[in-house]
Amino acid sequence: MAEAGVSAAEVVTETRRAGEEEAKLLSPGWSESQLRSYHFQTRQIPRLHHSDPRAEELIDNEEPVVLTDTNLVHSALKWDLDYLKENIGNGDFSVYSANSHKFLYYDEKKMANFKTFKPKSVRQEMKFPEFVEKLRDIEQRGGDERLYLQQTLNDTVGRKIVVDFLGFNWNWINKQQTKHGWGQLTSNLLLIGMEGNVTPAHYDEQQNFFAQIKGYKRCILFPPEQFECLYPYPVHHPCDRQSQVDFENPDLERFPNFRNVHGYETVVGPGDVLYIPMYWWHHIESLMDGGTTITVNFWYKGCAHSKKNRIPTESTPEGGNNEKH
Ligand SMILES: O=C(O)CCC(=O)C(=O)O
Repeated sequence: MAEAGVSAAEVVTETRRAGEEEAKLLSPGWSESQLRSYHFQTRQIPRLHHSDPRAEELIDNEEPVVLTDTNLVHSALKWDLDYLKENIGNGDFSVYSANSHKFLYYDEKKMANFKTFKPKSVRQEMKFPEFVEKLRDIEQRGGDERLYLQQTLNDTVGRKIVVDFLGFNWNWINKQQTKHGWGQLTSNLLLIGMEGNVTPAHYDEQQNFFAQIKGYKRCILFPPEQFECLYPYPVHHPCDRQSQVDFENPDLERFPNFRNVHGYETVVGPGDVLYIPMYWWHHIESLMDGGTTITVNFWYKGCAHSKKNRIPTESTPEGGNNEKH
């Protein structure tokens, strides 16, 4: 019997949804063996239906949450390399290549400040088909080289991608933006990564709805208060806002407080949306042996009046580069 005020249809939908969520938890589409191992503790980031009032509370408090069933990028869940090659258009794409799985972000504009800085990944501009060809070639040959495409979606994309983009659940996300008093949407970054790729821990100066489209990504987050444990590069360094600590081989003599770090983590899969609050550190890995991953993020300017809209450091990083991270 349905409770007063709740229709039988709503009860059926809710029961089906709970069943689907339980099935996902029992058989999530990935396994522990696909996760890299680190020597710090983490707790799980809550995973909630987007209409759960606790989800709104977490976003209001600027705490991370995985939102399910938002349909934010439902129209893009069909995206794969072949579909994108056919439809994404003839624009240029920034593709980083590295001889390791770690893609430490660097701001090219700050490279003049540190003449001896040698980035471990190199950016190349290429057309999408060239990227797919290189990626498939590397996959066939094996070896250490890896690629990571990171490109802001722009008006060079083809008609079908425009249609998919217009089909994003703007109604839901625009309401979120208004409800939480965020500023404008600044960009949507498209990320296409090889399995095992890692984006080392860093923080951004924007709010982020991180929408997973294909494959699984493990996201480890740390609150801004853990700044002291994560040792960002100096403000004028190209790696400003990135942690200097190599999580796989931490130098505890140089970075002793890293011993005290503790994170929050989750694995997101197709259709999940992770809220990454502004200034929260995040380390993101495409699962090992999990195939290509595709993500689109939604970066918003923070709320000008928020008490939390402050930089969590004593030395104030100037500006930062919001074009990418
Ligand atoms: O997915 C990734 O590898 C990095 C994405 C990221 O850092 C972001 O969306 O802010």
